[in-house]
Amino acid sequence: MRLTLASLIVAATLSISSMAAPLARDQKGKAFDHILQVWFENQDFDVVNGISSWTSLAKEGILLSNFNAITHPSEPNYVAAGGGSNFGIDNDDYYNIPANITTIYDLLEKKDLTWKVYQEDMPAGYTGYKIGQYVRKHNPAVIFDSVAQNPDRLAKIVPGSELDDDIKAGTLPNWMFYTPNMLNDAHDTDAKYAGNWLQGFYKSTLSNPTLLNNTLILLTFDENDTKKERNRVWSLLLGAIPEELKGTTDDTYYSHYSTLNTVEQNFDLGNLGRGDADKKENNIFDFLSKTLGYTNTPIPTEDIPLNNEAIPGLLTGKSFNQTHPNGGTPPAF
Ligand SMILES: *[C@@H]1O[C@H](CO)[C@@H](O)[C@H](O)[C@H]1NC(C)=O
Ligand SMILES: *[C@@H]1O[C@H](CO)[C@@H](O)[C@H](O)[C@H]1NC(C)=O
Ligand SMILES: *[C@@H]1O[C@H](CO)[C@@H](O)[C@H](O)[C@H]1NC(C)=O
Ligand SMILES: CC(=O)N[C@H]1CO[C@H](CO)[C@@H](O)[C@@H]1O
Repeated sequence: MRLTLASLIVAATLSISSMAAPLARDQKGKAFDHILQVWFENQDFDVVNGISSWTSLAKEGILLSNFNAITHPSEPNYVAAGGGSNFGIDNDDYYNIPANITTIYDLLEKKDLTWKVYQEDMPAGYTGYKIGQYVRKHNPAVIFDSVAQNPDRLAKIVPGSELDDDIKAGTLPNWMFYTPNMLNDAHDTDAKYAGNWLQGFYKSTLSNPTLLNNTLILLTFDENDTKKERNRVWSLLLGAIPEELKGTTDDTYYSHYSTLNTVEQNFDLGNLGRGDADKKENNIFDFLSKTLGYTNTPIPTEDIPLNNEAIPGLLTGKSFNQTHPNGGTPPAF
């Protein structure tokens, strides 16, 4: 590398500014330092919006009335939350996404940002398909071999109970994802059951001032239940939102890629070049657009996609189940 005078001046300026007095908070993001997503399962917007255990929380947050999943069933949506694509996955089988595929975890680590995936009822280090009420298909990280085959990264997928420990210890990661078990997320129950669980989780965990302070919280669902209609899911932003927006509704078109792009813009991460970079699917949470200097794309009602179809890609026909029609033991690592 040839050092020019200009680059030496830039380097000198950078090292002076890094010696400057620390910021009031341990500022990492332009608008927020932490984000926590909590994903529920398979409920239609109108069903959830008719149950008071859900709607009573809306006064604490911004209701997103036009947030959409990307496809069906569960697994491709969780994979999209970590990788910006479903990679052709169109079922809930046992998949391994090749280790050369980039993820949000790569982008975060490149900027020295921390992440953790909290999975209720999952034993630490487990990479299997199902144990108790935990399932691999609802885990946005373990399906990527770049995570599961790397012990340091695998250790960032932790039992759900560690969220309370991290709140108490003040060790909240920058990027957090929480999956309730198959009962509490409504998968094997219903929206009413999950709403009751959420009330308890809100009291015990989400309402903690240390968490709420500077953590953007997104409650959402992996997908809608009625597959011939639009794949709209009930979603609510809580935590680090302006006081005056609490109790309001935002009807901007969003998808699961919006959450990725919001994180990428907030932390200056660049992007994965997939759905997170697709202007038709990647609008960021609108209340942040001014702070982040980002212009969202208006999506007219008639252009809103159904997001119900299987999307082919790299892993079409490549699941363990599809390649081992007679069964056997999937790779455990
Ligand atoms: C990653 O590896 C797979 C095979 O394991 C290959 O098909 C694919 O093209 C590679 N993708 C990239 C982005 O390198
Ligand atoms: C929240 O953040 C503010 C600003 O950094 C700080 O002064 C306050 O003590 C924090 N409160 C809690 C409960 O962490
Ligand atoms: C796919 O394979 C896993 C691991 O063997 C198994 O537990 C699961 O039931 C299979 N799923 C389907 C849809 O056959
Ligand atoms: C837009 C939306 O919520 N999509 C559909 C989800 O399913 C229900 C039916 O139960 C439809 O009413 C919604 O239109």
